[in-house]
Amino acid sequence: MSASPTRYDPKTAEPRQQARWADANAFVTKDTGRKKYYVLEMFPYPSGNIHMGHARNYVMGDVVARHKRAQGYDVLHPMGWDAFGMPAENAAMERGIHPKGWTYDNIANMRAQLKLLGLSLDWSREFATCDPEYYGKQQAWFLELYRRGLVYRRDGVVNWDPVDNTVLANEQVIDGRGWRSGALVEKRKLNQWFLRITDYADDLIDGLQTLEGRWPDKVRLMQENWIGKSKGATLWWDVVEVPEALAGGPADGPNHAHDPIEVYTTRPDTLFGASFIALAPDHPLTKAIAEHRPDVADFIKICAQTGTSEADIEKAEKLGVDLGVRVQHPFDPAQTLPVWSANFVLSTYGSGAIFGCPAHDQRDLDFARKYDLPVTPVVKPDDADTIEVGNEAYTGPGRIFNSRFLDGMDVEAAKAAAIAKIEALGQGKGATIYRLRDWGVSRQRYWGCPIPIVHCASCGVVEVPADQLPVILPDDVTFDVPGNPLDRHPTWKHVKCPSCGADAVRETDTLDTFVDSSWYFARFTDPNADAPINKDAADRWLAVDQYIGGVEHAVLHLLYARFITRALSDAGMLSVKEPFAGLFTQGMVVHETYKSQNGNWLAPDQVEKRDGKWVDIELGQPVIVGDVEKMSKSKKNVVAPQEILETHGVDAGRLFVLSDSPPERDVQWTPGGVEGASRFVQRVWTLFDSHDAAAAGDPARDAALLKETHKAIKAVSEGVEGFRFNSAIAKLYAFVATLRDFGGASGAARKEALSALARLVAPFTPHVAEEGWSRIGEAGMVLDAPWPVYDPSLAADDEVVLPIQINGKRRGEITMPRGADAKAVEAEALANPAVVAYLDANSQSIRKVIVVPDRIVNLVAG
Ligand code: ANZ
Ligand code: ZN
Repeated sequence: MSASPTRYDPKTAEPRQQARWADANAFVTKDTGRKKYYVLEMFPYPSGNIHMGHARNYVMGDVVARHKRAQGYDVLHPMGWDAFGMPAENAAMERGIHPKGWTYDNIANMRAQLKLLGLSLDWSREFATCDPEYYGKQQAWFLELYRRGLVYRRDGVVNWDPVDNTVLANEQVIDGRGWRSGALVEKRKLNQWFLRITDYADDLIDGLQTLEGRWPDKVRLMQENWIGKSKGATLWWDVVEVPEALAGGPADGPNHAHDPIEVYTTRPDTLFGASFIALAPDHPLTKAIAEHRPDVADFIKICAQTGTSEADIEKAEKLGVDLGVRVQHPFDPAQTLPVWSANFVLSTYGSGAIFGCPAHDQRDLDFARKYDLPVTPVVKPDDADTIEVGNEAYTGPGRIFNSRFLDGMDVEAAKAAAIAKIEALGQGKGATIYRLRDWGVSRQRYWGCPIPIVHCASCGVVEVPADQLPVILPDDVTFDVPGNPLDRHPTWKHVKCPSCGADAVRETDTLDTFVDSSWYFARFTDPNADAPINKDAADRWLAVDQYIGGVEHAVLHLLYARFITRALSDAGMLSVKEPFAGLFTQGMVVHETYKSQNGNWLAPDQVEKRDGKWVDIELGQPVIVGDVEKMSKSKKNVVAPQEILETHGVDAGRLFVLSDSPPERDVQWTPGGVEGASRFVQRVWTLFDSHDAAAAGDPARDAALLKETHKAIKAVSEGVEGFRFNSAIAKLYAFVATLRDFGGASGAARKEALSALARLVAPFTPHVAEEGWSRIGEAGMVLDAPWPVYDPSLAADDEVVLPIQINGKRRGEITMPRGADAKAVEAEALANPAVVAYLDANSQSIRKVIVVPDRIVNLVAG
C-alpha cells in the first residue's frame, strides 16, 4: 500500500483543475466533423445572483455535455443572458441606477458565479440580448418578417396603469391593480405591433407529434391546449325584436341592433336545446344597449372589474342581464329566444357570443338555473330511455332526441347534419377556430430592443434601412417621471424619413423580451455572423439536441421559439422547423420555510435545531416551521450556491443537486444532503489516492473486479442516458463502496477499475475526477477520455433467483449462479428450508422435480 491517503481539499483542487481547463481552452467548441450534439439550458435573466434553481439546471446540462463529449460528439454548449426587461427599469426607478449598468454589473457577477461551478461552457460564444450586436440582428430579421407580412400593426386592448403611465402585462395586474402603483388598471386601446403566430397555428400543433417521446407529454399537451384548435360552426341568428330605444332606426343603422348575431358553437347538434343567446359584456350590441339602459351599463362595469383571464372568469359567479332583444331559431323561425349579456362569455374568443344549451353545458345550466331559463335536453345516453337534468349538465355521448330531423342520430352524425342544414339555409357555416391570438410584441418601455421603424406623416410606416441598423438605445435617459423615456427623449426619436427625407419620428415601442429569447439558440451557432443567422452554422448545429429548463416556460417561450424558427425557416434563414429536438423540464429546488412568532419569515441561517425544536437563533424563541416551498427571496427559504461551494466544494454541490431526486422532480435542500455528498467526494479521492500500482493480486479477484466494473459502467451509462441522474449517482455510490471493500485484486486490475470510475464520475464531479485520473497515472485530462464501454457478457448479472413452486404454488426461492446445472439446482431446492418445512407440515414427499434452468423449479409433492 502507498502512504496513508491525504485528505482531499476542494479549495485547492477545484481552482487547479479549472485553471487547467481554461489554459487548454478545453470548452471552446470544436467542429471536427464528427456527430454533433447541441446542449442548451434556458439562458438566465441577469437578476443579480445565481440561485440554486439555476445551479441545478446548469449542472444537469453540464452532465449531458460532458457525457456526450466523452462519447465522441462535437458538443456545442454555450451560455448567454436574457438581459432586457422590467427589473432593470425598476432598479433604475428605485435606486437611480442606469438599467444598462445594472444589467452588465449583474452579468459580470453571475458569470463569475457560474464559472465557479466548473461548467463545460463555451464562453467564447457568450452574448447578452441587450448587446447592440445582438438586438441589431434581431431588428434585421424583424424587418424581414415585416416584409413577409408576418408583422403588422393594429389597435389592441392593453392594461393601462394610469399612475405609472404604462402598459402592464397580464401578470403585472394583481386583483385589478397595477403591481407597482396599486392603481386601478384601465383597459385602453393602443396601436400596437403584432406577430402573426396564428398563421402557424396548425403547423405548431402538427409539429408537436414529431416531438413525441423527446418532449414531456405534459408540455406538448399544454401547447396544444394553448393553441386550442376547435372545430364547430358559426351561426347567424336573425334579430326579430329590439328594445324601444334602438328600434325604428334603419335596419343597418349606426347601432347595428338589427344585424344578425353571430355565435360560435362546437355543438350544433344541440341546437334544438338552445334556450337563450348570451353576448360578452363588451360585445358591440351590449354596449349599444347600455347607452339607453343604466342597468346594462352597470353590468358592463362590474364585469370589467373581475380579472380578464379565462381562469378568473371561470371562477366568478355567473351573472347576466336580459337585453330585451329576441332572435329567431335558424331551424324554426316560429321559436324566438331572448338575448342576454353574460359575464362568462369572452369577447376575445369565437365571435364573443354563444347560444346557451343548459341541458348539455354546465355554465349554461348554472346560468339558466339562476335566471330561470328553460332547460331542454336533446341528447340522451345510449342506454337510457329518458334523461333528467338537475344541476348537472349531460355532456357525454348519446342519441339526439327532441330535435326533428336530427332525432336518432349520434352526436357526431348530428353535428354534420346540422352544419349541412345551416349551410343550406344560408344561416351559417362550418368553422375551425383557435384560442391562440396573434402575439402582441409592443412594449412602451425603455429597456428592450427598439422596433426599427420610422413614422412619417406622408409615407406612413417606413423601415429603418439595413445600413442604419442597429437602432441603438440611447443611454441618456431618465426615470424620474413615469412613462416611456424613449418617448420623451429630447432628440432620439426625431429623425428624417428614410424614404422622403421629411421630419419623422422613430417608433418608441420596444419588443417584448420573449422576442429576444425566441432565436438566441440559433445565434449561438455563430454569434459573430454578419447575417442574423449563419445558415451553414445553423445547419451544422440545429436543432438543439437537448434543451433543459423550467416547466414555467412550457407555453410562452417554447411556443414563441417554435413559431419564430418556422418563420425564419420560411424566410430561408434556417432549415429546421423545430428548434428543440429534445426537451427536459427540471424540478425546482425547495426548502422548508420558517416564521418567527411575530410572523416574519426567517432564513435557514437564522434558525437552528435545539433539543429537536427549531428556534430563532437571535431571539431564542421557537420558530414555526412552514411548508416546503420553492426557494424564493420573499419567503427567505433560500440557500445561496456560493455558501455551499465555499464550505463543501463545487463537486459536492453539483452532486447534491442531482442526487436526491429524479431530475424532473423537486429536490429538497437539506444541510445533511450536501454533507453526505461531500463525504462521497472524499471517499472517491481516497480510492484514487490509496491506489498501489505495484500491488500483487489473485487472478480470480481480478476477474471479479472486472465484472463489478462493467456492471457499474452499464448501470451508470443507462442512468445518464435516460436522464435518471439520481439513479446514476446511486450506482456510483454503490460502485465506490464495492471498490473500497474489494480486496485481493492486482494493481493493474484496480487501475482499470479506477480509470473507469474517474470517467463515470467526471460528468457529476469533474474536479475530483481529474485529480484521481492524474493520481493513477492516466495521461491528459479525463475530460477528453472516451466514455467507458461495457462488455455485455461481463456486465450481466451472474446470479439468478429461481422461484420454487410446489404443486403450482410459490413456496420459496433459491439464488444460484447463472447457468448452474439441473442437478445442482435440484439439490439446492430440495435442501431449501421453506421446502423442507412445507413437506413436513403437510406430511408429503417429492414425486417429481422439473428444473427450468435459470428460471424456475417446479416440485410435485403428494
Ligand atoms: C352551444 C353549446 C352547446 C356549446 C353545448 C357547448 C355545449 P371550445 O371547445 O373551447 O372551442 N363558446 C363559444 N364562444 C364563446 C365565448 N366567446 N366565450 C365563452 N364561451 C364560448 O368551446 C366552444 C364552446 O364554448 C361553444 O359551443 C360555445 O358553447 C362556447 F351543449 O355552443 B357551445
Ligand atoms: Zn416620408
